[in-house]
Amino acid sequence: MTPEGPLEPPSTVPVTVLGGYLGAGKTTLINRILARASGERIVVVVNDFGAVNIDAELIRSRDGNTLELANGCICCDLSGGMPAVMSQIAAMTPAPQQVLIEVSGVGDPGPVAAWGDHPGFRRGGVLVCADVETIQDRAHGKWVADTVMHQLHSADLLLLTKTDLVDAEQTDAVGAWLHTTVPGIPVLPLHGLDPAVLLDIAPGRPDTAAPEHHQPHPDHATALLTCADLVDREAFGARLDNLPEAVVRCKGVLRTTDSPDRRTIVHAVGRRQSWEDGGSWSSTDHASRIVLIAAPGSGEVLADVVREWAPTWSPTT
Ligand SMILES: Nc1nc2c(ncn2[C@@H]2O[C@H](COP(=O)(O)OP(=O)(O)O)[C@@H](O)[C@H]2O)c(=O)[nH]1
Ligand SMILES: [Mg+2]
Ligand SMILES: [Zn+2]
Repeated sequence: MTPEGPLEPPSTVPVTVLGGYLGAGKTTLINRILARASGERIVVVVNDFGAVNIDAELIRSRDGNTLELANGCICCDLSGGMPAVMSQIAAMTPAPQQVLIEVSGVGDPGPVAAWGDHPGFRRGGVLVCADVETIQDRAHGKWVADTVMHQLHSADLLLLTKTDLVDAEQTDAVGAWLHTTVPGIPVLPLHGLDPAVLLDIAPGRPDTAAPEHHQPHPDHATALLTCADLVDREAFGARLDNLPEAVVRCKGVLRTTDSPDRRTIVHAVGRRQSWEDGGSWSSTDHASRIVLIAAPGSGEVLADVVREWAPTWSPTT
């Protein structure tokens, strides 16, 4: 018998959903949240599409609480691996204080919010990242306009990313464009925002979480390539520069000639590349691995690239 009286009802764990098109800055935001969360127990669920899940490797989770959902799209395949993932999280002791789901860059974050209705959980906010450099082109582009517009409409809060890469006028212009394009949804620049605030957003859009809201999205072609040789930075940078426009995204972990003992992380989003040190290798397999993602209907373009890059880079499954 305890003197405290009746037990408190068990509290529920908020499920916050993070969406936004390929390369919008979702994983970067998760890493910022994890870096700031001192001692808070946050479980991250990452959903890359296809059999490719490089993102899980890019998340810097100190306690290893990152779960991968690599087979299938979390928004399309509502019965796929997700029930097992939610049960796994529910069984964790001590219980997490927050679940953060990164939806794949082609996925619709709206319906994913409904996982917050799972027993023991509650819905958090749906946050959608909008890359100020590319969002308008994508939303007007021939390939992914519907996917991007649907993602924006699903948000409880829109976060402007990469405002450091453009001038204040462009940030303002994108903000104004969003206000008219998806009216009623608050828009905030991510820079300077305390990430803790983002985990405390009340869900406001029950409509977008309904299964009817889900819009099937076109398939993006992907290629996972590995390279056993050391990679020369300049030569690889030039390869990325020469990619056809339909290859919308590249990300990977490289073993470079100048830093073979450490991982080098490379990203390309549209024409922009970024390179950073990824720390020491964690496994014994130190081969370079990248994923290339092409816009819907561009499978042949991607196949040409794969042929062109062989035999230095070879496709794996
Ligand atoms: N300059 C700048 N780069 C960013 C920002 N957010 C993300 N990036 C870069 O954009 C690329 C894609 O980011 P990532 O978080 O992997 O996007 P995701 O595909 O949405 O998960 C990486 O090279 C990031 O370093 C930002 O606010 N400013
Ligand atoms: Mg990511
Ligand atoms: Zn989907």
